[in-house]
Amino acid sequence: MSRTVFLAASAAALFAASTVSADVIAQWTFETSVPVTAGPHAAEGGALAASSFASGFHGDLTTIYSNPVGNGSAESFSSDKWAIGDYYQFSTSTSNYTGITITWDQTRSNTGPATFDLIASTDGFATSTVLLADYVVLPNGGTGTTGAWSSTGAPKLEYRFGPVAGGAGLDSQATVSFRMVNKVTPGGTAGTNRVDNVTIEGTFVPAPSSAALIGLAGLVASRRRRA
Ligand SMILES: [Ca+2]
Ligand SMILES: [Ca+2]
Repeated sequence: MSRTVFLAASAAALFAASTVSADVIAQWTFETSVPVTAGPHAAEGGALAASSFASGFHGDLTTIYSNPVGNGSAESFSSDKWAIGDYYQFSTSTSNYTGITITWDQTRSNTGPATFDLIASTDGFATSTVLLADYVVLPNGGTGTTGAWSSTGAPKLEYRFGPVAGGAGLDSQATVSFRMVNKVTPGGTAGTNRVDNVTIEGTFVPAPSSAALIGLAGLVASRRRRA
């Protein structure tokens, strides 16, 4: 095999390997941020964690943000005083990633809001897409669950949503934001809703310019050997 062919084959193998499985772009466990404010809270993990942040938005500015026990961990991101339209937001870059998905755990107190939409935007919500409409959040430890969220043991999967596919419009964008938006008036202002283990994933694809440079480097190396 000539060197040129070998390098081309290597580049193809590299590309194939990089497209086999999804990578974590950003993940919030809240174990480091331990929220006591609306945010922004940095992502605890993921390839683009440095450009990723979580926030809460409530119309009632006396909303209390807190960090009760997570789903199989010590911390989560919680808030009270929910009104229709209030939301949690998770933003990241998806530069050089395709096939964007989001997965998360969510629960509520008995009087916390139970119905949400998952929406996404790449332009600060000037325009947005509904990815999951009117999804139902189970009460923590209530009917239909295997028990309440706990700091020990594996996450209880009945509280897990996703992976929800974002669609091609979210591929390789400077900023992608997801919101979990409350759709209902809760049983009371003391009612809480919380999230944990929020994970945005995608498949890394080298930019076309990078792939072209790999090919060019191979060609140059081949010609230098012949010279
Ligand atoms: Ca956690
Ligand atoms: Ca805590």
